[in-house]
Amino acid sequence: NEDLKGLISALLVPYNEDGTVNEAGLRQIIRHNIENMKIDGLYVGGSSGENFMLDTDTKKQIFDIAKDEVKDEVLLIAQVGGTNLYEAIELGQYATELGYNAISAVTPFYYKFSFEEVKQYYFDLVDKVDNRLIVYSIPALTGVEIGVSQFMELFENDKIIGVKFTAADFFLLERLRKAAPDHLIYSGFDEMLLPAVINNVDGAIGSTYNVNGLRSRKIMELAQEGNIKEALSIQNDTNDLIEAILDNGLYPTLKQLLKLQGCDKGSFLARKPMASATQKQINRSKEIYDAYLK
Ligand code: NAY
Repeated sequence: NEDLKGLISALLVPYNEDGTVNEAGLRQIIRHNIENMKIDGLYVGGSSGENFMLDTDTKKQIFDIAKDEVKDEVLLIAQVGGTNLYEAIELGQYATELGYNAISAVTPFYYKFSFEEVKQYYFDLVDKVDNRLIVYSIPALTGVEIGVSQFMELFENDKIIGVKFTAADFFLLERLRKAAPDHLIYSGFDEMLLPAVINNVDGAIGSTYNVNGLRSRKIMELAQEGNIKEALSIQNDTNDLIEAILDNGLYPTLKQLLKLQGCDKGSFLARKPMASATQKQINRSKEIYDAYLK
């Protein structure tokens, strides 16, 4: 699974007023990620794509556009999970046929499923989809916590090859790394990339790499070389940026920053019920760009 390692952007998706995908803008964002941010791959259909507000056809459309634009230039991971197992299977098969390198699925949320139910969901999914799967664990948004022994139970299935670990629990990360040296672990919080790399993650998947990919790559490489002091100094600068983005509203600000970096075709609105950037947020985004990205 060496081919899946690296720095991966969780792809942002610009929407039109009516909630449809702004295809020209999305293609620009993809090119920007490849050409300017030099990322190794794209994670399509994640939180950053506003995925959990979309219908099945729109999710497929985004998988189509990303594959058509990327071809085989960088690796592609399709996030297909949610609370509808049958949709996840359909999307998993769809993305696999398109040629996605792997699929990923969020832990099912909302109903407080037992671990047995969560495990069955993953096993049913990989049973029906001929691809490798990365578990998407994000307890802060799903409320679903998975411990080391539970991850190991999931990993007993050969097709479940790793986890996107979006949590600040570095004790858990360290234990998991030791217990599963041959599985892929991705850092999921960009502001904690350095401590994750110190814990020997195999890569990182995040939203801010869409606009801050080059600096993030430096953090990763310096830390892997053992140059922690330099890496920390870049993480400090990066976190000034991320803190400002979070204060101003994560996705609307990232979309404004993409526009300032040259992705300018069509509307960069949010998918309702998420709110699009207000004039105040747009103004502040320009200040953030000037202060940290210029
Ligand atoms: C995705 O699309 O699923 C993700 O990007 C998950 C990782 C991101 N988490 C969320 C909730 O957006 O990149 C992080 C995050 O945006 C960043 O670290 C800022 O907190």
